Amino acid sequence: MTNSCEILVSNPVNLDTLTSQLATLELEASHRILKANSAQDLEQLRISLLGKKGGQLSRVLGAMGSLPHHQRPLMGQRANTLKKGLQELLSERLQQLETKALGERLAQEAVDVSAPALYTPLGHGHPLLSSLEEIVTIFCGLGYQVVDGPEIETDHYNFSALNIPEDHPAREMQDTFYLSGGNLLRTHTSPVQIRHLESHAPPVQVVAPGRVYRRDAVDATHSPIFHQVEVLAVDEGLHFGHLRGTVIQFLRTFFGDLPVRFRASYFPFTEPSAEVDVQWQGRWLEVMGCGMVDPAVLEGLGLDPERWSGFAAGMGIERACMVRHGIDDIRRLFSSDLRFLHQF
Ligand code: 2NL
Repeated sequence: MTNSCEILVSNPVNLDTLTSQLATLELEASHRILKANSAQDLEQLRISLLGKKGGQLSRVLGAMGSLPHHQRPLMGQRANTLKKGLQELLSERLQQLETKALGERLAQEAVDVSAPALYTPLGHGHPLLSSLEEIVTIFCGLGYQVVDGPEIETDHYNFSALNIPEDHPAREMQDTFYLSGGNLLRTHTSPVQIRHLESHAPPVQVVAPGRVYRRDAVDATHSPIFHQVEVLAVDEGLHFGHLRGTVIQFLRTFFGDLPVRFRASYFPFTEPSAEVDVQWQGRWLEVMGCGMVDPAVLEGLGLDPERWSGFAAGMGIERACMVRHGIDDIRRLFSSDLRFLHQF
């Protein structure tokens, strides 16, 4: 810091010279205080102006000793007034600088809440897989265990073990993909449950999701590859009421509280059998098939139908997903069109 405002105290002094020195000090000190640009500058300035030892005001006051006694109180008063004035000016300027610094910091740290967000796209599940997972999760909540098995099956597990006779139309070449060597692509996930029953004694509660194959031409409601979930329970004393309660509980959870109806139907592997519809916007939509496991199926597995009974149900996931989301064409689920898929 320069001493540009240092005041030479002349000797001998009188009231007039001291008064004019105080005035000069006031003028120059005020000017420098207002020009100070940091708290440190201000502190140095305070020391050089008001410091007890060597401060400029102290030096003026020191010279007061040369004044006649009666003039000292007046001079002392003036010096004190100046001291107070400078102290006030220093603290005002300090506050100004602090306010300015705070403003600058706030401006620097400000968050523009209206700024556009960075594009961070989040992926999500395919609606078909989401439906499959939801269905499986609902049955898990009901105590079912997830099982899976091969997609390439034998005639035995896919048909014979399910009481599907040799001459049943489902076995026809035009309905099933047969592989060289006599195997076939499974047409439902029932063989997974047959395999499970071979190695697990009842009571059994299983859910078998998976990909299945049928020789269908592609149209709005058919695809040669699609997905199915089947459920199977085998225990003592199971009856149609258990089946009905399980199906209704599932449908309520998956579709919401829609009207449900059971229609008598036929499957070779269940007796009695039913197809289940839910009502949506005045229309009945078929969503699953079910029934009590045919005694012939249990017998084929070495289970006494007089002791054990079972119920089973199966549904196409594409169909369930389409009903659930109001999708009108199965091909949309396989098209990988993101404009479509992003809606779910
Ligand atoms: C449908 C109907 C159904 C079954 C599947 C089944 C499995 C075993 C024994 C007896 Cl191991 N039944 N499964 C029963 C009734 C219907 O599916 O519409 N599926 C898409």
